[in-house]
Amino acid sequence: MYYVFFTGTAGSGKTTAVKEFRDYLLDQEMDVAVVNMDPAVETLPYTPDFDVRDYVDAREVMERFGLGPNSSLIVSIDLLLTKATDIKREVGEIESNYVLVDTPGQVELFAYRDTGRTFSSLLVGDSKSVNVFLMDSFIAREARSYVSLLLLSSSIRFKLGIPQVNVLSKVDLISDKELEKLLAWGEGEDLLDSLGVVDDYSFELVRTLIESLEVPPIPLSSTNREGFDKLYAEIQRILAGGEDFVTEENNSRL
Ligand SMILES: Nc1nc2c(ncn2[C@@H]2O[C@H](COP(=O)(O)OP(=O)(O)OP(=O)(O)O)[C@@H](O)[C@H]2O)c(=O)[nH]1
Ligand SMILES: [Mg+2]
Repeated sequence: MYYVFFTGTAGSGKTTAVKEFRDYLLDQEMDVAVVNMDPAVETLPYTPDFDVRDYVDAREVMERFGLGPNSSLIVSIDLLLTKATDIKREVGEIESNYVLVDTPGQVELFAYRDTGRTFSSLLVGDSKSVNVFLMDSFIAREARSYVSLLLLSSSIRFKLGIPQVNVLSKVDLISDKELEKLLAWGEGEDLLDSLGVVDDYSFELVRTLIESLEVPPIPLSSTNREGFDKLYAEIQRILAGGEDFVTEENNSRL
């Protein structure tokens, strides 16, 4: 059983990608289930096999604790953890090979807080997992935004501690020329030049970031399934390769 998380900033296309990637896997007669981890979403384009909204209602949390929409979501996920036993039992009933997990747009859950990691570990148990991080290509067209998204991606990669694939989402919305530029940046080319004048700190930061890129971000469109074959191949490569959560053994090498 493999868990594939879809994370990314608000509106980066996670829910749409989960729906389309599920349909893509189903078309290839694969066994796939979907988990909705967003307690605040109102409508979904798919029917989830497990839905956190069955356990917590973000709107009710907002009213009960007098919170705003963002903090109510954070508190909702905290509350979910108090129901860990029931959740583990229900998720345990899913028997599909692939479980796609749609996550909320409040990425701080995965980048800074422990709850994102704790909750994802709860779901995954002993199975293997991979995180697909969506970089909205419409935003990433600007060099500084591209770098910021890579930094956010690194934060999540570090915090979650599971293998990660970066994708450039919604590439159908950008021009061929813009895509070409984004692909070059992904290969570490021209990014520093595109940033223009930067201070020494930023220069070193970007250089290190480029060096640490394992695989260039994969261009993806949920509108025409561009990049789906590539994404699937990369997920397979990672899952079959045996990379997974940081274990006691490899942690001691850090
Ligand atoms: N053109 C185009 N639009 C897309 C694509 N993927 C998503 N969208 C649109 O982008 C908007 C946001 O998509 P969602 O899938 O809801 O994004 P999300 O990341 O789940 O959003 P939150 O859960 O609110 O953070 C919707 O209007 C989608 O139709 C894509 O590949 N191409
Ligand atoms: Mg969504």
